[in-house]
Amino acid sequence: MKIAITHPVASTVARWCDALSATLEGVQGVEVRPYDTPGFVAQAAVAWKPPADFFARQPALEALFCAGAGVDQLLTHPALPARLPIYRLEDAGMAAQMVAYCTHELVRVHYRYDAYERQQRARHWEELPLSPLAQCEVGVFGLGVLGTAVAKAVRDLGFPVRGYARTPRAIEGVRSFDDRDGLGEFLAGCRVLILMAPLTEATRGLFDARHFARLPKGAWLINVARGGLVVEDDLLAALDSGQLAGASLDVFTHEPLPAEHRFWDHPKVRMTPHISAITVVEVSAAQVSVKLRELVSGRTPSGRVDPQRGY
Ligand code: OXD
Repeated sequence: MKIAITHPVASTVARWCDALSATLEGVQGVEVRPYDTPGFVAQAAVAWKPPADFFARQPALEALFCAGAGVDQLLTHPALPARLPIYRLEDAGMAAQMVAYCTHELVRVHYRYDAYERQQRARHWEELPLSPLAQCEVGVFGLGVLGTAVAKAVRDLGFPVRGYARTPRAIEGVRSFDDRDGLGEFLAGCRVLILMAPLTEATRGLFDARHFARLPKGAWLINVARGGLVVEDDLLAALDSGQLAGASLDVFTHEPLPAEHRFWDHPKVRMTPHISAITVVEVSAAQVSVKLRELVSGRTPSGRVDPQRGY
């Protein structure tokens, strides 16, 4: 089997080639190459943000593996063949990173460590009031593999947790909301709202002025999903008016975030450059190789994307 790799970073292409070749050692006829290797026509590919010519250069693909968590960048490729099966990564080392990122931000917010940092800079010694954990309900919007891991970790820190998914989910200790309850009812109880859902037609621009107004006044937003879920101007207005106390943002509508964007120096925004779950190539390659072996032996790997749903 021939496997093509595409990724905007050349050193990452090389890492995928090495890691997949190593994990598929022993499988007959395996060749893993950059997608644009002259004369190289592959049956499977691993892709992240494939360039415009990718599918024309690889016309014989039977399976496509996403080299990151979100598949929106594959589904919106204008030349994606309609029936090409796409497989997403399932955790592959990203859940632990998401858990670390979200719980770090949550703990900072709840325990007021930002304020203590400001106090240190001002050489000011004062113990600040602490509200009971029971009053800080955390909402996780999106309960896939990563969202579920975050919801459980937040629960285990002692916070009350509610989760929202399209369809009902049963996670011990997590109050479940779904489309039947309505988003407004879910948002009304979120002191901290963590966005963990994929970018789809249903979620694009969902978090706008109307929905920010449904959150309790002074709520905090953590977005580790996609910038496109949020209407950024409405978020800025909600921060400026005090409806939101602050936001921890890892993802943005336009990345890299343009230098003139107000988020960069907004006093209520904490931001990072889309690092909340970095693909661990070697772990991901091991997972892709298991799925490839399943395909070769006629079995159906897990993690197949439903293009209609968008994830
Ligand atoms: C993502 C990723 O999907 O970086 O955002 O994997």
